[in-house]
Amino acid sequence: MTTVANAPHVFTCPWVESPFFRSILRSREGSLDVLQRQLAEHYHEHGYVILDDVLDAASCERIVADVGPLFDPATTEGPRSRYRVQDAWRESAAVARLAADERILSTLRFLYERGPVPFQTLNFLTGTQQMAHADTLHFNCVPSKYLCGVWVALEDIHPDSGPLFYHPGSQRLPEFDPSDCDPRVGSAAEVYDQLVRLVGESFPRVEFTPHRGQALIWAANLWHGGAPIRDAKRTRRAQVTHYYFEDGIYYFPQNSNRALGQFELKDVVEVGTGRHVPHTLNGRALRATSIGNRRSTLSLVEGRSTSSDIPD
Ligand SMILES: O=C(O)CCC(=O)C(=O)O
Ligand SMILES: [Fe+2]
Repeated sequence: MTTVANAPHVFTCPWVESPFFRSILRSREGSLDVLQRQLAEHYHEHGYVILDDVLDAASCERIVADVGPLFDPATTEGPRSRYRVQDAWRESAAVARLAADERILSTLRFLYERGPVPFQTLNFLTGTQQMAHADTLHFNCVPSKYLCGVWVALEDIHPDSGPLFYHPGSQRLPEFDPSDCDPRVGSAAEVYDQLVRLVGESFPRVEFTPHRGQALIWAANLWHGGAPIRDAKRTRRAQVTHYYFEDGIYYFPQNSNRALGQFELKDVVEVGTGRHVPHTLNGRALRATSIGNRRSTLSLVEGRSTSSDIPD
């Protein structure tokens, strides 16, 4: 039998998201320095942390120059529009370097204790004015919470440019999963509208107006969005990288049903290396069987079933 290294860490989730975070922290008292402790406590309490000076001015300018020609002024929609470019890392080594920045990666290893996998970059020219959401609605994973975003300012961000906003503490809400909705209460879309309203009413709202080179790391379920643009002439240049962590199942929740074991799996391609990351159940190999409509069911390739060996 293997022994669990940190006894109080009983749930399979990042330790900074555990409901027993305080007792885990106590058990690690001697092994953390002051800054690590502050970082972990802040992430646990508020669902985000800010890192200063992640990127120097020359690297910011390199990214801005590389990405400039990739915006498509002819469209406001889609992966490459007049204000947003998805996966510019395929063309720009500087974009890929930021996604794999060692200071970001080592911070993520500390917070998540699994290998971080950057899987998507987004470069913005202006504000997005996106309504409040948690990224878990767009992509999610099993076990839950092994997902985060990192927002890096490529210029000083002005309050009138439509900055990123977030709702500290909202990461502790249950995740919204459309397939959990009770149709007798309302459609998933109706329930979701109510949730957006409640989150807005119930949590403080903070706007992020960083200096060039500052970064914000936010937890999978932290609600955030883009504030209204008050000055249309202002740019808001930034790079977001989304990260999964090794040993999970990665899927699109809007076409999946966890209770029924049906997933639209996401092909996770690691930024920079192009590696396809396998889906595993905490490291155990899985076989996917297509059931149509882009969905699959999953089974273990070998070994014991998933049934519990906990005595009745
Ligand atoms: O930058 C923004 O306005 C929002 C970005 C966002 O929601 C994301 O990248 O997940
Ligand atoms: Fe988002």
